[in-house]
Amino acid sequence: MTTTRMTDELSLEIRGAVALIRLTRPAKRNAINDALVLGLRDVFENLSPEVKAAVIEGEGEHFCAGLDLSELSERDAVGGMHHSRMWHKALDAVQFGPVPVVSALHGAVVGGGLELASATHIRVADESTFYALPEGSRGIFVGGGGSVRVPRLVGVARMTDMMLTGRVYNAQDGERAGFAQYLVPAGQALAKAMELAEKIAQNAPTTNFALTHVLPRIADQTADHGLMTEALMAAIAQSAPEAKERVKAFLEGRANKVRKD
Ligand code: 1HE
Repeated sequence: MTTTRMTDELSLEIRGAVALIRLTRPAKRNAINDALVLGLRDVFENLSPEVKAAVIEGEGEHFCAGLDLSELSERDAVGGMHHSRMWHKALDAVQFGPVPVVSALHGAVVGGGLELASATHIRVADESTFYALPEGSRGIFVGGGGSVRVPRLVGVARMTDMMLTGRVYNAQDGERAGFAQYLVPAGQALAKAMELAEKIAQNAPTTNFALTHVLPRIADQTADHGLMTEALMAAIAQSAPEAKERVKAFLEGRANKVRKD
């Protein structure tokens, strides 16, 4: 286990083929200041090739309290747009970076923290997790991609309700609504996220690319264009030597069968 990079805002630890990125501002509930958002972008743009999957977690009692409100000072409209676009670039680097990303959630997953979690590919929440978009009550709007990504997880109606009324979803209701795909006992989100990331790291790279870069684009396309993109991706995946070897291994009885838990 090596911690390869550490700033005041985050750390990067390489555990085999998995990069563990930790938000390290627990005294500020991991509120995301400019240095942290730029740090996230930097980490995901510069992951070394041996890394095949990543996990994001937050140090302390909460995953992330969202935008660091102390930096929301005297920005004018143009400054605000550039700030939002900075978040978009950073969270695009998470979603469309080199590897699938699993977030390990606990405590507050609110505002920009929910926007960050929404940019990851799999969310694992423990029972202490709660989700909210307090931007509504602060008189502001989401700016880190939340209006695009959150409705894709839980629908426009839920996001509208959260922002208009300040509604908070607890861990159980949040999992049912679609914020998280896994719900685990308190304190176990990181272990489960690491377990999933280690499994993901063993997939064929083409499969991981198809799921992280191509599937979300297909979901945004018309059905006709989506089917065409699917056919192209399917042909590329099937023609890769690794796919041929994996299929051969199954046919020769050397690969796992699908089993229910
Ligand atoms: C912060 C922030 C923050 C905490 N910016 N400093 N997000 C919010 O509106 C959520 C605001 N935070 C909270 O509702 C609560 O802090 C929590 C539910 C997350 C945690 O509660 P708790 O009781 O554990 O901690 P605390 O005592 O409220 O906070 C500890 C310290 O962190 C305290 O500072 P201190 O100097 O008094 O110790 C808090 O002020 C500080 N802190 N959250 C700055 N967010 C790209 S656009 C995205 C737009 C948004 O994300 S808006 C939503 C912002």
